Amino acid sequence: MTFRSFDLLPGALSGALLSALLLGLAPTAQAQDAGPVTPDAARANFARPIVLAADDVRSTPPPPQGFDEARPGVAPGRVETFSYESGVTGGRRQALVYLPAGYTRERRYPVLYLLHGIGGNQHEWTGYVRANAVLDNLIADGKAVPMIVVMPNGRALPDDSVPPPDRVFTEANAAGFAKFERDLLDFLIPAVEAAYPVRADARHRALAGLSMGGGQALNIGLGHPETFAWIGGFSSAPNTRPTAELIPDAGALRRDLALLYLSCGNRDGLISVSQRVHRDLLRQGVPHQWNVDASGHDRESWSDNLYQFSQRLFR
Ligand code: FER
Repeated sequence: MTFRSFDLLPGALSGALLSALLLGLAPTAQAQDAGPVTPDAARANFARPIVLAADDVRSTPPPPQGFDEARPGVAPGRVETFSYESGVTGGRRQALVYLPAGYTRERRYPVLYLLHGIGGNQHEWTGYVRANAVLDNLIADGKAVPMIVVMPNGRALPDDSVPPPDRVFTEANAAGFAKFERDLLDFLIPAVEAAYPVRADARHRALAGLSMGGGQALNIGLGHPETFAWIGGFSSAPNTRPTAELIPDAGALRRDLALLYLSCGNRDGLISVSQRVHRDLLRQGVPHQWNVDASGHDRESWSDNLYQFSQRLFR
């Protein structure tokens, strides 16, 4: 299920508790991807039947034991708080920034923008998925290019705190994730590029996310190949736009993207969202990597797919 408790959120409901809460709700008709965001619709979406096609299989080697745990002898990167002024929310917003081991202002780094899920915030990737351990290990082994990773709060609202459990699957919360597009493009990216020694072109900018953040990464990234050449959608949620809007210019994607990576677990009720995108991309001849792992809607899938995706970046 979709709920995670973070180090900074001791009061958050456990995944099991929240699943029970959602499953207890009265059943409704099958929700549409673009339908209203309600707890009932979310429950129905997570309960969609999973129908696997012949090509819905793993396309990556499984990660080695311990890949997402701090390893003795590996120099850790530094995770710091970055704040920026946003014309979307009308206030200061905070993001976490991962600086790789050996970080120096004498070099210029590529940047990965990494987006969280509907019940998370900027701490989800480090606190729940252990993204920093995954990257520390890959960079130490020379399997990933040293990069800066920016983990924003993707809920672009004046109050962007994690809502209480009964207000996670609401139109108001989901609206913040849609508003984030302008926050990212017009305010966060320029602020990051002014503050850090980064390479500020599409070939050195990646955008990826999990679930609600996967939908955001696909929505924003596929609409802006001039800004992001590397795009990853992990277990993307029903906020993923319908195809005609999601792929406005297949020719531009074919020409400009360096990598489009789609993944989902074969036990995740939201897999039909990613299957639909995969098949539409095939139909339109847009190259992409499709990776179906054996996970559900959970951190195992996200740490594994971050491990796969980040190795392929900026080469
Ligand atoms: C939904 C089911 C799940 C939905 C969003 C999600 C917008 C997001 C889940 C997550 O981010 O983990 O129906 O509607």
